[in-house]
Amino acid sequence: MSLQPEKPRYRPYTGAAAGWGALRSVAYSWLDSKQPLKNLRALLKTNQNGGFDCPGCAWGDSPEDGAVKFCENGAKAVNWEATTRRVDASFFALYSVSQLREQSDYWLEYQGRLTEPMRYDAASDHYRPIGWDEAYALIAKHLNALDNPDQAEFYTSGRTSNEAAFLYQLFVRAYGSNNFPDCSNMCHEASGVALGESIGVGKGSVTFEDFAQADAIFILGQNPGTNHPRMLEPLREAVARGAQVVCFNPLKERGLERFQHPQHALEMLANGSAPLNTAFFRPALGGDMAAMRGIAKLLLFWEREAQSKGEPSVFDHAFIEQHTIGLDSYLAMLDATSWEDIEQQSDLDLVQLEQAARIYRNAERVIVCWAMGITQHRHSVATIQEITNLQLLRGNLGKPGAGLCPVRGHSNVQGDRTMGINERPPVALLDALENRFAFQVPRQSGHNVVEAIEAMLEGRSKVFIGLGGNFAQATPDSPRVHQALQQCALTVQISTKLNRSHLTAGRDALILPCLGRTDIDRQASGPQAVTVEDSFSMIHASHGQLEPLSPLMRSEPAIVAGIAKATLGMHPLDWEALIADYASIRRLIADTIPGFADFNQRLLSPGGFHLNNPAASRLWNTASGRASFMASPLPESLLDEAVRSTGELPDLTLQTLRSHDQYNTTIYGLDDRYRGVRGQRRVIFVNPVDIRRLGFEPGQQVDIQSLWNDGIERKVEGFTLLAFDIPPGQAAAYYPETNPLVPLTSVGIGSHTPTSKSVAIRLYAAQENPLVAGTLTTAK
Ligand SMILES: Nc1nc2c(c(=O)[nH]1)N[C@H]1C(S)=C(S)[C@@H](COP(=O)(O)OP(=O)(O)OC[C@H]3O[C@@H](n4cnc5c(=O)[nH]c(N)nc54)[C@H](O)[C@@H]3O)O[C@H]1N2
Ligand SMILES: Nc1nc2c(c(=O)[nH]1)N[C@H]1C(S)=C(S)[C@@H](COP(=O)(O)OP(=O)(O)OC[C@H]3O[C@@H](n4cnc5c(=O)[nH]c(N)nc54)[C@H](O)[C@@H]3O)O[C@H]1N2
Ligand SMILES: [Mo]
Repeated sequence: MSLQPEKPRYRPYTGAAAGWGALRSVAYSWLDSKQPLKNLRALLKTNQNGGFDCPGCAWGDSPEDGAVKFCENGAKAVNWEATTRRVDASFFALYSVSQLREQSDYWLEYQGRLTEPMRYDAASDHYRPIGWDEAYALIAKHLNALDNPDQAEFYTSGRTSNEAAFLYQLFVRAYGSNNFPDCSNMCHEASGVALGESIGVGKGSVTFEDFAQADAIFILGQNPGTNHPRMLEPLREAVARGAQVVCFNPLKERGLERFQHPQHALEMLANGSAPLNTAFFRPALGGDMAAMRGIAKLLLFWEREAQSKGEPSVFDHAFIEQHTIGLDSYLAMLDATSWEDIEQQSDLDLVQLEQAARIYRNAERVIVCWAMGITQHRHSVATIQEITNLQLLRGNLGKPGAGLCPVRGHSNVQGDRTMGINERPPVALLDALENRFAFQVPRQSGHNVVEAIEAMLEGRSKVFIGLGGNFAQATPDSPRVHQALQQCALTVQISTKLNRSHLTAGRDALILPCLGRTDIDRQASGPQAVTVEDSFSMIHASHGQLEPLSPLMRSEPAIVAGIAKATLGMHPLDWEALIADYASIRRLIADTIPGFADFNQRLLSPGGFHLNNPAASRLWNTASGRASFMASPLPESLLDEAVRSTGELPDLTLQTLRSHDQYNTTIYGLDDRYRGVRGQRRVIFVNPVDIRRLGFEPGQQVDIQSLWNDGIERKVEGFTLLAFDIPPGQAAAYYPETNPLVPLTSVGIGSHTPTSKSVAIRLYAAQENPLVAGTLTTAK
């Protein structure tokens, strides 16, 4: 296969989502894993009782066994992890770090699984093997040499199990810090903040069963065909039984249009497919708050009309009276927002907004789902609160078939937060830890992702530990993040696969190879299960199925315990004793985390158990004890103040998004099937009218520059212009290649999430046309 980019081929895709294309792609990823038969057996265990939790997305399943519960992209995630290719000592002896840095992200991860602990040797610029105990001792030496514990950063990515996350936060707090930059800071942070204020719990309120009962499902800023393919089935069923599925997305994503079920033989053979939506609206980037406000304003108009005519109410007054506060100021805000602003900011006209509002009003039970198209803007918190306001007006919360559904990303990102991976921990959590473990827990807030990068850049933080993920590539302003990591005294990456974070090493650096979801995790008491929490707050066990590639790989809980013991000795407990049997970690979780009483016993029920969500039972953990209407004005302009202050107008607003062949910074291939792109990732989707307006030709090479007011030049080079069905004024390109354009200080108000879905950009004719890094061929 070719790991090198080619001249991009582009032809609009007209097939349905999933279907034959998905089967072909799964078959390919199977064969490429080098152990197709073993992986097939393992895959059939995906998301089944006694099997493992899919390392793909956080979508939940029905608890019953039986049906095949993996999708194309889940299969890719499994085959990617469960490969026999290995990155071992001989690999690192062959390539220097500088040579590896020349390679693409795709090439790096493709080389296989990390199989032994390695330490960076600056003199030779190679990684060299190191023993586990020596590695732990080195980390302890660095951590214990710091002037204060807040000079270290402890990153978590959302595949980490509950058991590993719980031990990690306990270790870091016993060490003395709350510095927990976390992938959720770049992901659903705004959902947590907004919902926490509005309804008292920062999680979604619906479960899998609610989708079968909803009259309408609104999907905002999400591309489930690629990122949550198992969601297509409930959507298809919803449309089939006559429910409304309403999409708000500037891109007509294929996976929101038609679905061909790869597990329905007849449908596949007849090449039939089913529709996935009943209405589609294409707002401006960041225009959803205005769109939701428009719908709410129409509901208010109809409510007043109904009152004057003595007709039944549009609002759910009983719910509003019993359960909410703040209605009056919210209605005043609706009156104060002009239709002109709503139309201009949403880029939708009154006719479209009325169509959406009628669907909304005619449905008794509405679920609203959203993902990164909503959470990665400057005013994301206010947008999610506007979604919530709308749902409160009609009591669409805490009843079957209705509610709020932030669709999470990483398979355990929600669980990691529940376990206390939180730089601003709730006081109740700290109290519980203090009582249970008898040590003084740090009370000051720690660093989120952006603050961690700033602290490393300024030399205030000197040690970086990453429990999974790819900090160097996932974060904004890549060149500065690379510099931040390289300035550290020590960087430690606990990882399954090689990525750029290993190549932006601190002066001292370690790679610690860990087991993944698919691997059998054997400890003194036998094979261990770990647990995860999905988007619907279901907690269930995951049992690895495949023999690990090397005895030198260790589990995440074991690695965390090893670091903790070397750094803190027996304070506050015997770390290593916990590793013999993870049930003993779960007993500690049961003692300290609300909702986990009898954890080990409840785990035995098929499908696991549901963590109670008070908002789903109309209990509100807010200061007032009620759900709050939150009245914020629309943003003054969708162009950030910082950009406006430069006086330069951007050519376009860019959103950075995922292709069909990637998992975040993990690139599985160079195609984006549903958007019709093959063989390349350095492309930018632009409306043909804009391409001409800006004086370019489709297919031409451009450099992209972003606008910000701090004088730093942010630029990426050699992108091919693709004429695409995208609203005028907008552009889209893949992340992580475009992360150098996202300014570190452009973050969401209240969420600090990088605004990676609205970057003001200018385009220039390319100086040259480098077909991206990559001169080495595949190793071995
Ligand atoms: N296969 C696969 N699965 C994944 C991932 C992956 O990379 N690959 N990543 C996982 C993770 S961590 C996450 S967080 C999720 C991400 O899941 P998504 O949020 O679906 O991911 P993105 O590719 O960022 O897609 C954003 C979508 O929002 C739309 N959008 C962008 N801006 C706006 C806007 O302002 N308004 C509206 N209405 N729409 C907008 C875009 O057109 C696009 O369809 O997926 C998870 N699952
Ligand atoms: N511009 C832009 N930037 C973004 C986004 C965007 O839409 N646009 N999305 C943001 C979002 S939503 C997220 S969640 C972040 C993702 O940020 P991260 O979670 O940091 O990134 P990933 O790419 O998921 O991490 C991939 C690496 O994780 C390691 N890994 C995989 N499985 C395991 C495991 O089981 N255990 C351990 N220890 N390591 C493992 C592998 O070494 C792999 O190379 O990126 C964010 N960055
Ligand atoms: Mo995410």
